[in-house]
Amino acid sequence: MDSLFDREFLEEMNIGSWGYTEESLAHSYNQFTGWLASKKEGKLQYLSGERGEKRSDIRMIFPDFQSALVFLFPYPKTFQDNSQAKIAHYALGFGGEDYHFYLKEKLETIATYIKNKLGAFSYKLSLDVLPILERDLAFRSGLGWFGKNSMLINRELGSYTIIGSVLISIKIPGLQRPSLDTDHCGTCTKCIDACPTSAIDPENRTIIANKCISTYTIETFKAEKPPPGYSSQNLEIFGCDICQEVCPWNDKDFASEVYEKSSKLTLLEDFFLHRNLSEILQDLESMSNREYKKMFKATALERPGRIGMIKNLKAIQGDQGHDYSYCRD
Ligand code: B12
Ligand code: SF4
Ligand code: SF4
Repeated sequence: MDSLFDREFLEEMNIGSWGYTEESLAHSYNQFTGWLASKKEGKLQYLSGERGEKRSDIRMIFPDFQSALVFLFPYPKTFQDNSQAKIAHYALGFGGEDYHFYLKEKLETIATYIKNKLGAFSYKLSLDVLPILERDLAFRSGLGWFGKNSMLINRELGSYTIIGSVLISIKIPGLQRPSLDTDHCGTCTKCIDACPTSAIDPENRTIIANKCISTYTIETFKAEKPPPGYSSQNLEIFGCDICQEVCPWNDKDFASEVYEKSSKLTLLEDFFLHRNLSEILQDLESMSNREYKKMFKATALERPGRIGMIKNLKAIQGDQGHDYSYCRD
């Protein structure tokens, strides 16, 4: 059914590509349990146990599941000076707004749009936080393949995309079973060679979470040493895009014109990207945790909090995380 979305609507919603599946079972659940069995989740304990089991079948969290519409939302490669602190593109890319808010609104609008076309159904939105293997969901909707860096790569859009889905209680008439993409990495090893902390397990196309700079800078909330291999030359103070920057499938930039500059983006740029590290640290150290939360509310940088960000900046300065004096409420 080509006419489910018209072109204007796709553009208005910033949808780069979309796919459809009626399969509730993850194709790669075995890869996921193998990953857990070899303890590669590290400190990301929320991925294991009961929440881990639920990742096998979407019906365990949405019993009425009959189909899913899966969307890839591309974000721009934001320009960053290589001599200064770096923030992952996704955190700046949606106008500086946390995509969990920005794209949730888009997904709600999309769900209403489909309801207007198809009539009543119940639905659930999936955007990062539900216990669903979302890359697998995108894969089985025909949207791409798993790169060696474990990213879901789309032939047109590359991997700078966020995956968001509408899980639906009916099947959509006229939509076909998608053809699944095959591997297009070939003999390339650029991401593996570029990862400073050897966090990529190329054989299983997964990440060793505790070695990943992204885990360290986003998911580690207290003073802690960076993973071995991390050096002050990396300059990543929030997230990490190194294994995507080198990927040939990301050579093009699709989304540079899409998102408007907002006050949140200006705040992030002015505070973190246009000043030297000591100035940023000084400001962070002189504010309270609450003040930090208020200042960076609804941006991605709210998550690590003030202590997490001080740790990230100190790691770049070569401080190995032994100084806990900045840990105050
Ligand atoms: C936990 C998590 C992290 C962790 C662990 C990442 C990881 N690779 O496991 C950390 C904090 C490190 C992280 C980092 C990032 N993340 Co993250 N993260 C998640 C989250 C919440 C769960 C991922 C998970 O289950 N990991 C466990 C591993 C085992 O599963 P997997 O990553 O899906 O890997 C699959 C493939 O390896 C596959 N596989 C491998 N070989 C084969 C072969 C075949 C034939 C098949 C079928 C499958 C297969 O099997 C695995 C299981 O499905 C998802 C959202 C979600 N609910 O899915 C977002 C998600 C994966 N993250 C996302 C993003 C954007 C990032 C970052 C780019 C952010 C940044 N700039 O710092 C980095 C990328 C780092 C990287 N190279 O992966 C996006 C990825 C979008 C995309 N196009 O792929 C997601 C999907 C969020 C979203 N809704 O868009 N993340
Ligand atoms: S995100 Fe960074 S640290 Fe993590 S696997 Fe990719 S290059 Fe390595
Ligand atoms: S850098 Fe090369 S190996 Fe890595 S994901 Fe991209 S194409 Fe695949």
